Amino acid sequence: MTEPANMEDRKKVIFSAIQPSGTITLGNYLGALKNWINLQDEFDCIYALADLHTITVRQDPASFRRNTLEAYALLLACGIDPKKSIFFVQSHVPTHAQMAWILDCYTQFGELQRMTQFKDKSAKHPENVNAGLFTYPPLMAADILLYQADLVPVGIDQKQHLELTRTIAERFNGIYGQTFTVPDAYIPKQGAKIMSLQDPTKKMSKSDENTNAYIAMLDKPEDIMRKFKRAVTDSEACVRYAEGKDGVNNLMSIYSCVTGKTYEQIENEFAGKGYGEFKAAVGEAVVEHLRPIRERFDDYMKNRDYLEQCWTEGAEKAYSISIRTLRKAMKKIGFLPMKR
Ligand code: ATP
Ligand code: LTN
Repeated sequence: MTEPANMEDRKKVIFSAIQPSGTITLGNYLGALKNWINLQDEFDCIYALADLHTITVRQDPASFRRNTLEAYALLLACGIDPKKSIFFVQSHVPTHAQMAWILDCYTQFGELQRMTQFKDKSAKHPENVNAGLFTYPPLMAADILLYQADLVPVGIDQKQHLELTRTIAERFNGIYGQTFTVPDAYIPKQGAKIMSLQDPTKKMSKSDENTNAYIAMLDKPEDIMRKFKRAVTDSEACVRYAEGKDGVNNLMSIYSCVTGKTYEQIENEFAGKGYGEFKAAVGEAVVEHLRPIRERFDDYMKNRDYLEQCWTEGAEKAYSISIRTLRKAMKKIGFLPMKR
């Protein structure tokens, strides 16, 4: 590829991915996906469903296939535009697994042992502490470095993995000369961490056993309203953002993300009103925000041919970019090249 005459003219490259490991939650959406959509005009965006990462936890084949299909349709429905961005399924692009093996060999055992997600997930699934769970971060580094990404929009829980990606890239560049762009994390100010509705000291997680703890993007309006009504708050009965008011802070943060109102505006709106009214307002705002997404999702799910065409084209585009970086890295390491 010829480089633009003026490198300043090159749009920054964004890469991010999400695992199709279950129902996508409001936390995923506000912490990550909403940001992805907004970045599409300003940057060259590449997005993936990280299904290779998903099998680090045992999956039922039929559910896994359905979750991946639904996640693809849902992300399109949220506003990922395949005309503007590249949107593919990680397992469709073989360079990811190849690059992951290479990066495994440039990652230290001790570095992987320190990863919080590894410690959490191995505690949660003690019967299946597999090697993939351990080498999850170099696969994630491969995802990012293959596209020479400048910025990686993720929720704050992924910051440690991003730092390790930077370390791996710098180490490789240090040995072989400039090969990979060293990426920066791009963490949203608001919505970076949406908390559980049942225990607002824990993050909202799609793998929570208590389904009242999270809002799934495809939850029915009545379920969304019920979950917000049951959300844990405190006994002060005053809608204000303050330390120690984790439940209320979380609801304010959600309300602010979906309405665009500031905390001050929200405090004024609910001055002298009880939590009942506040929770109902948050529920309604979320229902209204999700309604058009849900409708578009239903349409995409009726059009399997279109979905297949999108992910096939996405994978072809992703392959043609990533193979260049893979070849470059392999050449530097000293692998014997093939004639092509
Ligand atoms: P699991 O429950 O299986 O750990 P998860 O809900 O944490 O999954 P991931 O697939 O690990 O979801 O994360 C996808 C993206 O969503 C990441 O960028 C992550 O930072 C972001 N994210 C996940 N949960 C939240 C949350 N509660 N608030 C904000 N962002 C989140
Ligand atoms: N580990 C990420 C998902 C993920 C990812 C990536 C995010 C896989 N590969 C590359 C950003 C860039 C998570 O969200 N749990």
